[in-house]
Amino acid sequence: MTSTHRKTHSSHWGAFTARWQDDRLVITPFSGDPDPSPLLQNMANALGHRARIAGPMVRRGWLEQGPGPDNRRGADEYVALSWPEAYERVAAELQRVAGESGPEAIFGGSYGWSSAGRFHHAQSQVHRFLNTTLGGYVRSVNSYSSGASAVLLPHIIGDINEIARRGVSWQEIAQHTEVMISFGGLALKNSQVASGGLSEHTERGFIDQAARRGAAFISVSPLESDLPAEARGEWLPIRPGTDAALILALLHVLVSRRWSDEAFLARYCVGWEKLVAYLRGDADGQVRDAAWAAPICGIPAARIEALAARLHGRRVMVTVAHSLQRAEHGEQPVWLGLVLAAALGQPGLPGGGYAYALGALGHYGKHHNQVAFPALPQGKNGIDRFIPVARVADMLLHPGEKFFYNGRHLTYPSIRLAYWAGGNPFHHHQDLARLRRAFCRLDTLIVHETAWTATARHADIVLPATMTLEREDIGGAPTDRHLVAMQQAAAPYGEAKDDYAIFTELARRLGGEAAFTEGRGAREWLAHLYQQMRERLRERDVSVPDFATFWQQGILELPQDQDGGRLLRAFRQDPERNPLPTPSGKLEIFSQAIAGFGYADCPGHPVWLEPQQRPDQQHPFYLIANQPESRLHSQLDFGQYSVSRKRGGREICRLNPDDARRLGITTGDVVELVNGRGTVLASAEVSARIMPGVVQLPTGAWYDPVDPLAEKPVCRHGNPNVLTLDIGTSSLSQGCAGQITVVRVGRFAGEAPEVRAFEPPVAASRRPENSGG
Ligand code: PGD
Repeated sequence: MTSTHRKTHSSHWGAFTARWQDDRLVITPFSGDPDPSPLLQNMANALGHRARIAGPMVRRGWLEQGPGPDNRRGADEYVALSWPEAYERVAAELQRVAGESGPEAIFGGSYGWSSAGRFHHAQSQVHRFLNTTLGGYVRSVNSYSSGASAVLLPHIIGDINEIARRGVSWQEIAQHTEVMISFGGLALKNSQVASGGLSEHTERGFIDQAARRGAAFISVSPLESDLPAEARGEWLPIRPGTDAALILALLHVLVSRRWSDEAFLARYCVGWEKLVAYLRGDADGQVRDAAWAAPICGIPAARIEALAARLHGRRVMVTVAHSLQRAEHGEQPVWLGLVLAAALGQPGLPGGGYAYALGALGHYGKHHNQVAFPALPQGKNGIDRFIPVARVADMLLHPGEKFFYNGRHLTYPSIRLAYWAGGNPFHHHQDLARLRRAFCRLDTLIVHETAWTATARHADIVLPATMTLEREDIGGAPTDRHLVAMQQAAAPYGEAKDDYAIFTELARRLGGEAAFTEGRGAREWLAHLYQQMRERLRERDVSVPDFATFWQQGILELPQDQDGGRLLRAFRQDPERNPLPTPSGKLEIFSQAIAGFGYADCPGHPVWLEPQQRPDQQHPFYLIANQPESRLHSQLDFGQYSVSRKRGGREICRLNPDDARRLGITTGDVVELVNGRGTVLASAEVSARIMPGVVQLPTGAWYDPVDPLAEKPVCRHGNPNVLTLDIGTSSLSQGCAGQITVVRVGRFAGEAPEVRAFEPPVAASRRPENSGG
């Protein structure tokens, strides 16, 4: 199917139309998008790319020796299966494991961003399938995006969705904010994506509008590129992971100059006096002033004092990017950003206060649809066990061991089978050699994938999934006023099937088809979910066309509430009648609940804690492993835009000219980044837009180890998660800490090995039965 008609479609990075012109897929951004994302270009060459998975495959070792721990995962050959045989084998294995050990031996967290369509959302499909056919699974909670803040924020201000998504609107900032201080910046590469869909990229325009009005933007980050040019802002370079110390020093200046808004702090906050005692060093004699913070952050004391003076008496918005909490003790800068806004008396004022994670995703700073498009119901999970999502390798390596999480002392379950669809742990997780060892412990790893990612290459059974353009779906997000009919533009690649079709067949074999499908095909589910939304809108006297009309017209505009900033505005107006959803009803500068947990790595008020990963003689550089600008995470890394932003097929690593000169590195050289966990090759780019002592290598280049079985692998493509350390942010939230690590950097000597990330694994033919293999 290669229709020459224009099809409406959507992705996490934008709505668009697709049409075939001869053999070429032409992608045109949605006409209503003021600033379409270049990531759309990644789709043009994706459908037929050789990295796609053409048919069901089984790992030879698993086929020949049966399920069980196996160290060959990641280095084995694959044998093609027919669909009927693949279904039989998967169903039998699920039945075996659930029969022998119960669904609590199955890990179905299946973390990952999957694709934009709300019905075929792979993670929802896995969860629904495991719940309805097997009675449940061990799940994961929170996300790699906001692992620390999602746990912290409810203790101190409110639910992360309310705080980040409804914290403030961009319109309000454009109109009212005088100073925007952004810890971690406001990079447009981050806000160009939003899970579910994003039809209008408005951040650039609003930032431009605010700057033209005279708003001052200050970006505190090791990277200048974290602030868009339109902000015409000021870059304050800071040593990675030290923002907490800087904010403490700013607070110290505010207190010592009597600039802190004591009336606000007394009325709306609890615990300010405890923090002031900490700033003064009452208990330990350590004053946390600008002179103390300067050597920690690499910012002169005078500049810290001048910064505090710029914030005093102005309408200030404080933002803290997700990236700051994706690091050791990541809770601290998130908490301190709120305290800074409170000490300035800003929360609840128009254009002032605390906008946690503004700019980190396209959802934030937007208004909400009056009625959200319904999610696929997940059914009931009969298993109560879970892990914080980034503890997956710990769980597999240490079954039965105890761990702390948000005031609880939990035990890792014994997992024998993991089911993954719509995620790429060999992209998103830290210390990939350790992750491989963890996956090697399983009896069986089953993966649905569109392409041969490293996760697919470690699976025992790989089932080929369609890409969105090969099926029908509905794209939309609660913060996007356009609902998009994702019309099918191409036939499935090879024998690929959509996740729903795969699970329907498996459910049939496991006796759960009726419960899984409720008698609906995919199109009927779309109509059913749409109708639910339509009825909820009708209750609000809003009329939208029926499903058939919507499908034909392709795009539907939905009514929105003007709800940005509502929580804090109401709280400021009347904190007694509109308390915050915290234990005290106020902003918690001191949290009795967190103090009661007794965690040394996250005490009852925010503090500065030295991270264990600090540069030393052996590893003199910080590595920032942040979000890429050329793709979403690892998705479509083989797409033409992503490939065009590499050099020699390798990901680009940026370093400062002073460091480059000292190391004899010039732009275009292949460099190696090395630490105790492995080596990563990348192509160097010398740039004054990164501070000295720091190198930056974004995530998302597909893991491509020279020897997949090596204890300390060498990735020739540039995946920084070979190097990152697999630890939780703290005992409170156990979030992903993959943003920062330390490395040695050098020019790679000799002939650099060719990148092979997008070459499918060796396809082997089946040995005859009883060949003794
Ligand atoms: P994606 O590349 O989006 O990464 O990690 P995540 O696993 O979400 O993976 C989605 C996968 O789903 C892709 O491989 C894609 O091919 C597949 N897929 C897409 N559509 C479908 C479908 O319909 N069916 C099936 N079966 N598969 C599909 C992202 C995670 O990485 C996140 S959210 C963050 S914020 C973290 N960021 C960092 C970081 O800043 N630094 C480090 N070091 N590490 C990180 N990891 C985290």
